[in-house]
Amino acid sequence: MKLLYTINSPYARKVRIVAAEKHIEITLEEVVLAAPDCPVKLYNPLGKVPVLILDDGDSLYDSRVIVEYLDNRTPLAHLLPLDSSAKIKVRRWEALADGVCDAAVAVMLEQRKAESMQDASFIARHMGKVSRGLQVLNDDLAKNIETGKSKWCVNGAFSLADIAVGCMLGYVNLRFGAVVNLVHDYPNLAALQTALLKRQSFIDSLPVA
Ligand SMILES: N[C@@H](CCC(=O)N[C@@H](CS)C(=O)NCC(=O)O)C(=O)O
Repeated sequence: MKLLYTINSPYARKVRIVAAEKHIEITLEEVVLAAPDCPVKLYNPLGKVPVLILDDGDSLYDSRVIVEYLDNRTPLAHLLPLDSSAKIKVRRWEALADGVCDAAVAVMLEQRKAESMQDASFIARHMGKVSRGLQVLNDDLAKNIETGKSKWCVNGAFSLADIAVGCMLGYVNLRFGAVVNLVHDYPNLAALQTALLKRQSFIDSLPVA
């Protein structure tokens, strides 16, 4: 199996971490999306990473499909709970974390335009999604701490929810570290990030400034 990825994609990082946590070997192929010969479009008509190319040549996308596929490949350390109500909770945390990434990516792309071409109301609307998402995730973690359910996002166990939130935090820190102060404004998320950064899978996949 081969994963097409870019080094700072939070969605691809989620997949890399799931594979590492599950001890599944995949070949990593870093791509440059803007390159004319970038292979991603051959495997995903949307032209987005991550894409997992299976040994029979078939391809899987997007990250949510790939992580479920990897999680089901081995019963070792399920990251998506088998119980359906716990699984839905994990998926909701993932949806919100991925949604914050979507908004952060949109802002980053807008800010790469020449200043005269940038739409301030677009940036404000998407930064609103980022800050509301961070606030809700931080508040939901507080509920876990109050009820003694440990530091992890869902039911006191490490899961895909923690991985998705951790990848989102890494991306927000990379792009907006100068304006988003996690420790001050979202202390529960900062504590989760500290716990996650003790795991080798997170250390090995850190975004590169
Ligand atoms: N929902 C998708 C999002 C993937 C995505 O947006 N990837 C970005 C990189 S961070 C990308 O490939 N962008 C290229 C493009 O949109 O053309 C997933 O979870 O895989």
